[in-house]
Amino acid sequence: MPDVATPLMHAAADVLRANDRGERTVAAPRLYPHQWSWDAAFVAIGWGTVSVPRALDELRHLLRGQWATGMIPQIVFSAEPGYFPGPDRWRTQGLPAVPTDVQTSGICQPAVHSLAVWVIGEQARRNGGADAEAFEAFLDDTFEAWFRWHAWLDDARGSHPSGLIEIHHPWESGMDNSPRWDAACARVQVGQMAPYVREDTKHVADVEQRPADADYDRYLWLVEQLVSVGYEDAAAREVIDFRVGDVFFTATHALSAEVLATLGDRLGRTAQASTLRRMAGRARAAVAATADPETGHARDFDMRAEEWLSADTIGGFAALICGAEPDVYARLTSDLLGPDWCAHPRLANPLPPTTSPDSPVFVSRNYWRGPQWPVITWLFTWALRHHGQTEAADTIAAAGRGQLADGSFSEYYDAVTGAPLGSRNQSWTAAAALAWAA
Ligand code: 9YW
Repeated sequence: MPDVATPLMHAAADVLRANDRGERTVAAPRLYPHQWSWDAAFVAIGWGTVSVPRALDELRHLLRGQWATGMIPQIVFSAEPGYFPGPDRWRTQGLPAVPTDVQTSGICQPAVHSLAVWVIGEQARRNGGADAEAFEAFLDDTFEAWFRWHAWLDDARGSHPSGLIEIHHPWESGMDNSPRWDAACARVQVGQMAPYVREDTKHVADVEQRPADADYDRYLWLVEQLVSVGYEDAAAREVIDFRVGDVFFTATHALSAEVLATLGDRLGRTAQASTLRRMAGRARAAVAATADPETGHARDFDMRAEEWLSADTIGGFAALICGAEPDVYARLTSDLLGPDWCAHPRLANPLPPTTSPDSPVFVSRNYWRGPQWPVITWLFTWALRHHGQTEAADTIAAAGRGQLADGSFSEYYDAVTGAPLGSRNQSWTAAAALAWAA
């Protein structure tokens, strides 16, 4: 931590310590007692401000779950109870690509990991000494694993002519019940499957803050479809009812592949670096090509129905993550800060809501259908700064820190009332507080 750490930073570091299970951090103390993929990346960034070696352990632990295909799974399970669906529902164990010493789910999440490696590397360089050495050794050991992750995305999930990375489950987007997926989910025909009992609604009493039961039926049915083909990539593309080009996922892949390429060059792995740059370029072009002709905002693409998905959500700003032509980037930045989004008069805090408050499906307190998620806010501020929009990044970061001053480190916040929602002491929210202060 910096020499002048604030009380908020101390409190955030305490959250990570309380959620620490040695080499991994639970995503939330009770609601999510395992290691989630994109949470682990953000959490590692948070750890990096406290202890670089601990940050590297977090990523190493996540990589224990990497499949032989290169996929980094959405969840690396622990033995802690309290979460559904667990390993018995995913049924990945024993499949040829799946590691034998840890249990994992069978899908993935947005590819923010190489971004985390980059950010931690910058922290390690600033610290110098043992931290810098530990980072260099880590990078040398794990570069190949991150490379294989992006190569798998490019190959197994990037084969559609649009160049978009396709997802096979709303959970893969990380934005589970976002209106982005309403139309595609409506086309999922739920078939016969074993009954189940949700655990999440036992931890979050107000069901209005969580996805609906009908959403969960679809989520579980899609798992059945993947199980039916043994999670084999080509077959999954054929059988899955939910096959969507995810513009936000594509943007994270582009950004991460780009920064990994820079690290690759430093390691002297120039051939892999240029492969990564090619992948990043293709993904960035795919994101640019989704722009709605009227609004200029990015759109997802339903590969089953062959239709654009034009929900008015934070996904529309995907190009701010991966970069775009300067005029496009500047316009999107001003839209994000403008009266339809961050400066919308209904918002309690001038921060990006997950769905436009003017959208008919906006719900200020329901999960990905309106609330503000501090970790997503942090990602935008990092990307805006990276792509040269420093003033916008500073403005949003100041409001983001202000939102966290309540000290609850909540999973998400009601966009209209500002009330903290979901889990308290959520690891990636604490990580965002630390990352802003670093
Ligand atoms: C679930 C852990 C995860 C996040 C997801 C978020 C939620 C619920 O919690 O998923 O059961 O996986 O939507 O982005 O990684 O914090």
